[in-house]
Amino acid sequence: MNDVTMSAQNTAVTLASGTTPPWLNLPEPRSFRPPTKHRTVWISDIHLGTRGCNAEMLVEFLRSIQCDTLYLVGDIIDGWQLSKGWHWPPAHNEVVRRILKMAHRGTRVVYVVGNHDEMLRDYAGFSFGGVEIVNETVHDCKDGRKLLITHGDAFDAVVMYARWLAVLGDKAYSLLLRLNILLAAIRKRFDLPYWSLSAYMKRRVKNAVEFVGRFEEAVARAALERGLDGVVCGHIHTAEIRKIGDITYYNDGDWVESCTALVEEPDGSFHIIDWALTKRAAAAAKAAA
Ligand SMILES: [Mn+2]
Repeated sequence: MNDVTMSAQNTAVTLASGTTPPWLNLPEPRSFRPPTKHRTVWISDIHLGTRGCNAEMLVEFLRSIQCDTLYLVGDIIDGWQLSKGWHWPPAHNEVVRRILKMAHRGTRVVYVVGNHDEMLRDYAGFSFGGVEIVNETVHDCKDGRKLLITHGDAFDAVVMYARWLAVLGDKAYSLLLRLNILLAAIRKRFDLPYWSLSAYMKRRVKNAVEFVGRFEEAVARAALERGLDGVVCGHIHTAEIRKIGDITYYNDGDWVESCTALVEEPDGSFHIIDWALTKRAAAAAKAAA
């Protein structure tokens, strides 16, 4: 719709004052739908700069929504690709442009840094083009609950040593978290990329379900220790809403494998949007009509 409006405004300049610009009478483009309003939207693991990124799908999704707050939950731009050769088609620019446009129009945009975009960690606390950069943050829900917002890579080590931790207990758990941060810092110091333990585990562990389960429990535990009600993360490319004890675990999925987002509606309810599924359902409804 924006393109129509913009070209129409240019036309209007040439019209004599007092006449109704003809474009005012134009019907809406057939594809136009008013944007769906959400209170909050979470997306992560877009991996801009890689061939796997489904940027066109994401642009469509962003065009279809309106929200008060948009959280970008890490691995938005894939900095690791820089050393291997940059893949940046126009659709990737369009994703960035859409997000900046949303920020410009009043959406609060918060960028939580992940492991593939860790070069942004040094800018945590700063704001660029209306986009706030943070390492992690807390979201206030409509219903009063507080959610930890974190990418999730810090919990890779916990997943790997889950069996030992069950034996060793709480102190080992927090020690391990600190060790993982130290290890990442050392690897960075020597210009080694962050070692994706989660990707390694996904390849190695035959039972991927077991891996995902362990990751979810580790993240939920961090929320519990901080006295929060839940956690939203990404990182493992598996969208999910699940109750773990008193904690609600949310994962917003990704835009490489699944094309999913997590949303909080104006009434305070949460759900996962599967964009490919939404598109298929809309196409089927159109065919049936
Ligand atoms: Mn990640």
